[in-house]
Amino acid sequence: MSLPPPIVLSFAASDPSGGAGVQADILTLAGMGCHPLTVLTALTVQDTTGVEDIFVMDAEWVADQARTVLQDMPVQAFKIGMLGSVEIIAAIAEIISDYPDIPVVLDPVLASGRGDTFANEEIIAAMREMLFHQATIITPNSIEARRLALDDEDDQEILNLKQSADRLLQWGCSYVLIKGAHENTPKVVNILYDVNGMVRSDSWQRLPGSFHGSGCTLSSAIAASLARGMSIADSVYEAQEFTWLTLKAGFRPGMGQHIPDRFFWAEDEKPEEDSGSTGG
Ligand code: PXL
Repeated sequence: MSLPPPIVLSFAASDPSGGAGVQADILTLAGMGCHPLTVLTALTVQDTTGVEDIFVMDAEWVADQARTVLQDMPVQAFKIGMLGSVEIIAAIAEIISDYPDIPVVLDPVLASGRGDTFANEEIIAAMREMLFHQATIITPNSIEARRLALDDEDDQEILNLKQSADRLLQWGCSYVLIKGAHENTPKVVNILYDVNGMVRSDSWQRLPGSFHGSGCTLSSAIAASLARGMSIADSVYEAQEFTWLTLKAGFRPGMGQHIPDRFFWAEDEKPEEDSGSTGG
């Protein structure tokens, strides 16, 4: 019998289209050689064109799923995606606080890439208060970063990305990776910050098409790399490269968005050497 691969526990919602959510996490973690444990926070009804409905789990069910597998197996990283309710956030916050040495990747999902809303102000406040200080890294896109950084009272303010990162770091997470796909720049520029400022910046060629599940892929890939024992900065680079290649190999199975191919490397044809990165 062989030794188990690194194990990553993902808290996420089901996306029946297989593009985002827990399905994205499973494919990514498996594609990067990890064993995925999955704790469902919600079910969605959606296809590649949009979300039709969401059923949020009872917080006790979330806690029971997690406690059961955590008592059975050692976990090397946590990944947190769509949360569903304040009660679920409280349950997850309490559980992960029992494992302070396990890195936590928090993807603060506020909406799908197509704009379907997944979080209200109460959920945002609960995430900030209960989860940010336990997160090793949070991975907002630039829109989420600005929204998460602003309180209700100062929503007239417009923050630049560095200011947004500084505010988010003040809530207690160790690192913030702000994803730049929504910014009006020729390349996609993703910047990693810690309290001392910018840690690394990576630029990636923009790919044609609109993708469903790129954020879940990236955050899971960071968790997989951390679970393998890599540093934060190296994990962030490795995960971006993996994600860019999944997008490059992406496919359009339905009438809506493209889906990343998390098993691009298992194709017969070798992927091209060019990684698409121009930053460092
Ligand atoms: O990409 C964020 C996300 C997370 N979880 C689920 C989703 C999405 C985006 O559509 O559907 C279930």
